[in-house]
Amino acid sequence: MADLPAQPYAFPFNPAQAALLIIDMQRDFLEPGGFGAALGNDVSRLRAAIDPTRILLQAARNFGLCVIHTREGHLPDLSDLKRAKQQRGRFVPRIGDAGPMGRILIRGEAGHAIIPELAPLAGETIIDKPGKGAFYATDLDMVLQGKGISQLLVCGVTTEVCVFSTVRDANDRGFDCLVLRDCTASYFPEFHDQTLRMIAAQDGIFGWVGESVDVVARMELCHAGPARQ
Ligand code: C5J
Repeated sequence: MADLPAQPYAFPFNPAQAALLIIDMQRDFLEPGGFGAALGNDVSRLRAAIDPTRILLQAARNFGLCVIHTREGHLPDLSDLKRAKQQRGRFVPRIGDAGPMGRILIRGEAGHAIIPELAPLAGETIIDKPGKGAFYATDLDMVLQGKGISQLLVCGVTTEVCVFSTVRDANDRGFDCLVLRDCTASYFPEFHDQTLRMIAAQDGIFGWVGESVDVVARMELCHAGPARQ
């Protein structure tokens, strides 16, 4: 399949070796009453990424592209929560405390769920992660190796935190990342812009930055994609 328009130059899209990686599109980050709001953020700033990601996700499903979702959160007994993460900051409610969507950032609670617009289908891989990067203390690398994946189309929130942590690590592990500008978002628009600039700078020091419309159009051009999942 032909290259996709991207910065700093065309991305050599190979769907047979690519996965759509959707990072932490959880109620705890995107809805009032969750972790993002507890930190004092305007969670409405993340909503712009929902619709483009929903359209891209549908196109990926139609095409048969590998789809992987991640969720940031902790075990109910907090045994996977580092002291530094637990104690950092002065906000309340804190991780593990009760909030309007259940205990903040705890697996199984309502706030931990992926937003309904992007809810995973049966058979799609979900990676639960205790850190910001999606490779830290997870099986993600093993899952990707097992599926023969070498390219990641990256969506999710927030651009400069979990998305960037994951892309940096993916880059070191040998994956080619295409980060979708319109499918990522931050509570701080300037951090979103600067992070994407950093990824594509120096001729793609961490990877490529593109637009979902180009990926969707390319997948729709193909009648039959690789059967995955
Ligand atoms: C944050 C994330 N921002 N998913 N998590 O704490 O970016």
